[in-house]
Amino acid sequence: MRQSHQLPLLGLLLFSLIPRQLCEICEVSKNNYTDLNPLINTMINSKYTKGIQAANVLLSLRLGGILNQCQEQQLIQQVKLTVYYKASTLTSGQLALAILALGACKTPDETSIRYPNLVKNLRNKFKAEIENMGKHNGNPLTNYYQLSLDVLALCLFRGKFSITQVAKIFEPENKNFYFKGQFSVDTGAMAVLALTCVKNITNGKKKTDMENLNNINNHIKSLIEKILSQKKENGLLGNIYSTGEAMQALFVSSDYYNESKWDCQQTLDTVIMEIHKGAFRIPTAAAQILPALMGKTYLNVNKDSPCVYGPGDFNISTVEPITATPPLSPSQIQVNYSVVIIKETHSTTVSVANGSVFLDVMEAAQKENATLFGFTVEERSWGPYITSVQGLTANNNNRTFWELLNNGQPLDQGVGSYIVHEGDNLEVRWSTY
Ligand code: CBY
Repeated sequence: MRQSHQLPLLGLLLFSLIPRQLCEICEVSKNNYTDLNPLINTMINSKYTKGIQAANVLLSLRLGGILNQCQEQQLIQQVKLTVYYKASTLTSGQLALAILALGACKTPDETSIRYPNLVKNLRNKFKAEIENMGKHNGNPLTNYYQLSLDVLALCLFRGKFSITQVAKIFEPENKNFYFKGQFSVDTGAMAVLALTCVKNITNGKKKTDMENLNNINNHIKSLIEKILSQKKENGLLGNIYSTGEAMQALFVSSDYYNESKWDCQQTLDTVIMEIHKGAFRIPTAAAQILPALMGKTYLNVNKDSPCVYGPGDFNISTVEPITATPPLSPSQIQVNYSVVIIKETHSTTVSVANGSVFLDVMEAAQKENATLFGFTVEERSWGPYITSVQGLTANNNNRTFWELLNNGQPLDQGVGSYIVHEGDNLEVRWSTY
């Protein structure tokens, strides 16, 4: 055989000897992109994408390379308006999300767009989180999901932070990774992404850096184990709403677990089935699942997406987003509702239209008796969040919140999305997490 013929063969041989790509990613194939349409429609056509929700949506659609220029500009505008007019009232994680979303692309000269003032502001908000932990028994102003977003944004957009401090805060046994004794997969996944970014920018030349790297590696390993221990029989990681971010965490850390420990395809199949059942009707829910399905992670933010997209692989129809299934009949249903504060319970039975959500029940009860059933509610990225009942207000400094339950079981949806059924025993319970 002549040498010129041997070369390609040699190349092929060498190629086959290279270990398989470290980063194991399974994703929806281009032929099946129509499976993703319900998510994209929910995000793009939603009239309900309010304020900072737009950051979640922009980040997700940019990572997926789905927006045309006009749609992109509109979302950017919305995020910028929220950031500039509400900067002081934004929580640290909301600002971090905005920075990730606004910076989520590369200009033709290969630099990413950065917002140094926003990053500086984030640094201050992150500091305030840590200070609060010092004053209030280790409880941050918000939570570790947001602290992870903070570190991720600071790390990707060259903000200053102490690696030693990060290695110390994100110790996997820290109580902030748990709610009511249960490991929070959402939180753990976001922390893995943040720690992986920090690991990637740290070179282990100095002794302290070596120590930090060693700690961070151990944290990632342990967090990944905890995420995998929450794998359900159908492949979901935690629940349906944490699975997307858990997949991202697993994508970036495939050298921390054995391939046999996770069947990515099974997880993907279950998620696709849930998309068709309408599990992702909230723009934030759709935004958090999409990147993983397209094989992307938040670490890709300023890596490979161009700032201006041409027509992509998507034909976005202007079909309305899937809305809650309309009631089968306009009939009324009866549900039981209780407010529980330690040993004191106040119950009532209310009648609401078939297809109503938890919040409708609370409103009906409040109308009946404002002293016993009065409450306040706040709009968050996942929809309405109950902040107080009977004047008793949830407080992060002492880890209190109003827990939602049905038949004694905690719900995995908020008051704006859980559709109630005849005979439900709904409860809001004063709890600590
Ligand atoms: N995002 C955040 O700051 C939220 C982080 C998060 C881990 C989040 C889940 C995960 C995510 N992907 O966004 C989170 N929830 C937290 C931190 C909290 C706590 C909030 C207080 C704090 N310290 O910041 C707390 C109190 C433990 C909590 N969640 C309570 C609740 C209940 C809300 C009840 C109410 N008062 O209105 C509820 C309904 C659980 C219950 N049975 O009481 C709840 N959370 C749920 C169901 C959820 C999921 C929402 C799913 C859905 N379809 O609506 C969730 C995705 C989320 C939002 N919580 Co919390 C978790 C899940 O099921 N996978 C950052 C910001 C920038 O957006």
